[in-house]
Amino acid sequence: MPAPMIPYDFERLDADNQVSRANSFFEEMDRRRSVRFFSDAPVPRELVELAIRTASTAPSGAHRQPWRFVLTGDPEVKRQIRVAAEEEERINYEEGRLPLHWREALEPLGTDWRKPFLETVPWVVVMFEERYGMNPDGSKQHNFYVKESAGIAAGIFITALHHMGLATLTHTPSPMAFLTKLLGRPENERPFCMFPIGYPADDCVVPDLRRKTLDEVMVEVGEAPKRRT
Ligand code: IYR
Repeated sequence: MPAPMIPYDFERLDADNQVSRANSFFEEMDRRRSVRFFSDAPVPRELVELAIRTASTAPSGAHRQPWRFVLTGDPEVKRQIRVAAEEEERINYEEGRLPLHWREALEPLGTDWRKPFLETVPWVVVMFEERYGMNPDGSKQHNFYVKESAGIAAGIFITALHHMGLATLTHTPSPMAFLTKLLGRPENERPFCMFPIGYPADDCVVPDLRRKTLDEVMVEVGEAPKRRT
């Protein structure tokens, strides 16, 4: 049955306002960096909850919202996550599980198997994708475009955290399956990515990387729409 249709509460901005908002949002987002050196300064839980609520506004296939944000601020849980993540990463980096081309690609980032930030930060959020839903009668409900939906929600989550003055890292210890058991998640959920959340350390550094220019990421095809005068 179709859902009832309601008027869209849309705020139409005037053109000048649109450009200045677009510019300041771009500048704000262009200052965002992935952080690997965090402070242990506390972060109110309310802020992380707001970031999760914001992420959960993401569009999703058939509006199934196939994501779960598992939050922990518990030192023992964070320690267990760190130990297990470091063990996987030690195999990646030290025992040659990372193929050479991958190791070369990571070189500019200066990463290694050590993940102390998983214990330093006040909060760790592990995002799970919901591979399928569970009906009340126990049968499975198909979810659609799960990776795309979760990816969009993750992007909005990162944006929300940055906008509220917090730092994070899109962290994917590989393989991530250990998180399902460690965090007691059901069979229909699969770890998608992990976000240590906090403030950057006072002496935080980031690699001096450059973002692709508009010309490198945009291609226009055909004629632009006519301007109405
Ligand atoms: N998961 C590893 C390796 C790693 C992979 C990519 I792709 C990165 O952009 C960064 C790191 C790690 O966390 O070190």
